[in-house]
Amino acid sequence: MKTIHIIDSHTGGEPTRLVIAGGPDLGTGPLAERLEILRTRYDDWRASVVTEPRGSDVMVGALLCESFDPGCAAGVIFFNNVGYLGMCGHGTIGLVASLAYMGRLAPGAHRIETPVGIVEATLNENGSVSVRNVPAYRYRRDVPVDVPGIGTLVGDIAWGGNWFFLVAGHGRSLEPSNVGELTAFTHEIREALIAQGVTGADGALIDHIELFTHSEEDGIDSRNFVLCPGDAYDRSPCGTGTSAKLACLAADGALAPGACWRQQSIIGSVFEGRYAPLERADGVPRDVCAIEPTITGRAHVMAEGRLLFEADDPFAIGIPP
Ligand code: PYC
Repeated sequence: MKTIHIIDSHTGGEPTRLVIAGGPDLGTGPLAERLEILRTRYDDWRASVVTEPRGSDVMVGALLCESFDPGCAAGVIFFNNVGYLGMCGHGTIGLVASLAYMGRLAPGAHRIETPVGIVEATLNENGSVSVRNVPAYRYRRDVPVDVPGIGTLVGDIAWGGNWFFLVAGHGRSLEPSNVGELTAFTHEIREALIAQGVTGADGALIDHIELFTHSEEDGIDSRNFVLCPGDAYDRSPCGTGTSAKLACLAADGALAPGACWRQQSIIGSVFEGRYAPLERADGVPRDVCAIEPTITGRAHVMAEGRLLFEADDPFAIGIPP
């Protein structure tokens, strides 16, 4: 019987399913190349690991790989219920917690290769993990989008390892009791961006929508709601989304380099974010201000086991959408 060895963790409530063994043979090339092989030849494998009945819409998968760069401790490809993620902050924190649980990583800094670049994850003595992410930047400020049935909303487009549309003036209550409305609302925003041809750099699809509100809570700078590509909302404050937010704050001169930004998720979990300015970064347009964000959070391992696939299971590759 086909089996896949997994460790499940959650980071601030957002689950990560780390695949330790049982992934397809993707060769030994750079991670971006291996992601393309996974996408084009083995997409059923992705669905079998994270979608129902073995997974759920909220589950993020992380395929552990040998890195291409010999200076990295590991490589990883992230995926979800509908496709693939460039980087994943909560997933990297979960990956490090799971590798530490297995005795494969000691406290300290470790370079990890992803399809969109190398990040550095530090397992801190208190169990938290700090991820120095790929360079982040705000691509466009105050972009209007006409959302049918809602009206015109204005948001910033920013890269934090994935593409985000960040909206502050949305007039919605960011409370757990409101996630149904928030999911439908942000879904409509994403559809409107696509319909109106609003994209990230080089025509990239903006697949994450992030709503913000000011928080009155002590020590919290902001609360967010993040819609992920497959329409599940992020239970964590979203590592790449917090990186995108830091890029916007830096571009506006609203947060000093090194200062701490405490970003709270819709369910109340918190990431701390800081940034260092970057003079220049590969792949970042010259006319924007690039930053190197670092996100700190905590993951907890939840389960270790094997996914089993009987040869005659009609839902071995998930329940078709
Ligand atoms: O933490 O970067 C993140 C993330 C992306 C999608 C879900 N979580």
